[in-house]
Amino acid sequence: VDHTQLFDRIAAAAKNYPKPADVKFGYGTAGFRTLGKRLPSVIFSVGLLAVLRSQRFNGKAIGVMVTASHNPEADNGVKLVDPAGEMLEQSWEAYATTLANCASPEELVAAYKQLAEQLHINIGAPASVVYAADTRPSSPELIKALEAALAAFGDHVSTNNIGVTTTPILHYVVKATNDTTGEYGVPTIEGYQKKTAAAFKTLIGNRGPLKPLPVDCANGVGALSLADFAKHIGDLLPFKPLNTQLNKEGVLNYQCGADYVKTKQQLPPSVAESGLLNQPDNRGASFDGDADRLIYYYLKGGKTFRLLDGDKIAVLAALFIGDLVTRAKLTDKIQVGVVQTAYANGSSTKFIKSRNIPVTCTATGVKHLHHAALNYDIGVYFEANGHGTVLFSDDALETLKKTEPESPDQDRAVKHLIALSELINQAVGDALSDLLLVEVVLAHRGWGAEEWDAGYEDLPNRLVKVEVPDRHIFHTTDAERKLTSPAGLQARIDEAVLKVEQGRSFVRPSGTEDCVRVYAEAATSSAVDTLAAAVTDIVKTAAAEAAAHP
Ligand code: G16
Repeated sequence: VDHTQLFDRIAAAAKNYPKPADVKFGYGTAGFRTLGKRLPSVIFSVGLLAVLRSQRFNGKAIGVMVTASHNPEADNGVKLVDPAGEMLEQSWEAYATTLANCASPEELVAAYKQLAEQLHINIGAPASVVYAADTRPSSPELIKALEAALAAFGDHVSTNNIGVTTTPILHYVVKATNDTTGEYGVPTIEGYQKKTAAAFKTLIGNRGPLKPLPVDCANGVGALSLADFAKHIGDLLPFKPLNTQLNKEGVLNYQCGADYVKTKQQLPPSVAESGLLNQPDNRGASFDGDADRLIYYYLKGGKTFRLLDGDKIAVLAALFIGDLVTRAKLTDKIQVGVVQTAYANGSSTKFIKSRNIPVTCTATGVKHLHHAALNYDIGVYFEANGHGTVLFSDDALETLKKTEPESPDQDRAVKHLIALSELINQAVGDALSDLLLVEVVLAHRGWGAEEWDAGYEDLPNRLVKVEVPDRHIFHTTDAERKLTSPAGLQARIDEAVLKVEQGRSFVRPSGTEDCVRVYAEAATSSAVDTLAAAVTDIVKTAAAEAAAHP
C-alpha cells in the first residue's frame, strides 16, 4: 500500500511544530519533562508513537497524558499509557526518544517509517488514542500539537479527549476502555467516580460519617476531581479542600502539595494558617499537581509536625490487607508483599520485614515498582514520596470470588478484600483512591493519625536537590543505591556514611527535573545533617571537576 499521502500530511503538520535546536530530549522517569514552551514538537512526535503503539495492539486504546505532575508550573510533560493502564513498556521509551529528537519534519517522517518497518506495524491499520491534560497554562497548546499529529491520520485513528483531569483517572479510562469483560468499570470520568464511591461506601459501612479531612490540592487538577467525587459520597467523608486555585498564575505546586511537604518535612504555610490541623489528632493530606501522589500528616499534641508518607501508607495498607487475608483464611493462597525504592526509610523496611511480609526494592519510578508488585498475589507498592497503589492479581481475585466462607467474619473479610480491589486504582498510583484507602483502614481500626504513626519511628532523613552542570555524568546500579560513575565517587560517599551511626546515603540523577538527588538518613537529626551536607559537597565537587575537564 502506498502511504505517500499520509507521510506528506504528517510532514506538513509537523512544520508547525519545529524542534528547538538546542535541546536533547529523553524519555525519563515519567515521560518527557521540561519547560512547557519547549515541548510542542515532542508532543507531536508522541502522537505518532501513540498511533503506532495502538496499532501494535490491534487498535486497543493508548493513553497520552500531558502533565508535569509535581514539577513547577512552567514545566510540562507527556507520558504514554499502555492498554492495561500501565506506563509505556520500557523498550518503547527509546523509540519515543528517537522520534522526539528528529530535527526536521523530513527526518521525523523517515524515523517514523523506519520504526514502523522495524516493528512490522501496518501503519494503515486502525488505532485509538485517549488523552487528557492537567491545569498547566501550557497544556492547551500542547494538546493542539497532539491533535495535529492525530488528525494527520484521518478516520482510521479514533480519538477520545477526556479533557482536564488527573493522571490516574486517565490511566483508569484507558484500562476500562480496553477491558473487554466490561468488569473493570465504565470508561469515563464519571464511571471512575461512581465505581470508587460505591466501593468506599461498601467499605465504610456504618462506620461513618468520618471526621472532616483537610486536603491540600496543590492548586492543581486534584481540586476538580475531589469536588466531583465529594458529590458522590455526601457527608460520609466531608473534605475541607485547600489550595484549589486553578486559574491563578504561579501557584501550582508552589509552597504546597505532596512534594513540598515530603521534601521540607513541614506543613504548607497555607495549611498551617488554616488552623485546621490544630486540634489534636486531626489529620491532613496533600496531593501533587496531577493527583497521583498523596502525603498525610498531623500535629502531634496539636504542635509537632509528623509526616505520614508513602512508607507509612504502605505499612498501613499491607498490615490491614494481611489481616484481612488471615481472617479470610487464605494465607496459604494469597501472599501479600511490599515494593519500595531506596528512598524508603530504613525503619519502614525493617518494620515490614519484622512482620514477615516480603519486601522488594526497585529503582525509582512507578513503572519499576508496578512490575515488581505484579510478582505478588497482592502487591503493595509505594514510593516514599507518596506515589503508589495496591495491585490485586487475577489469581487472587479469582480465589477471593471462589471462596465459600464458613463464618460471618470470614465472609466479611472476603467481601472487604474484593471491595478494596475496586476502591484502589489498579492501573497506577492515585492520590484520591489512596486517600480513601487510608480513611477506610483508619475507620476499620478505629485509629486516628497518632495510632497509625505509632507502628515505627522514621530514622531522621534528608532529601537534597543538587544543581549540577551535567547530571548525565551520574550513573547508578543496584536499584540506584550505588554510583558507578563518576569514578571513585561511591567510595567517598561510603566513607562519609561510615562516620555516622545508622548512616545510609545514595545519589542519583533525577529523571524529571534538572538536578541530582541526594538522600541521607542516620540515627540522629544532627548526624543526618552532617551526612547530607558531606555527600552534597562530594557531589558538587565531582560535578565541578567533571565540568572543568570534560
Ligand atoms: C515522578 C514519577 C515517580 C518518581 C518522581 C521523581 O513522579 O512518577 O515515580 O518518584 O517522578 O522522580 P525523579 O527522582 O527521577 O525525578 P510525578 O509525581 O512527578 O509524576
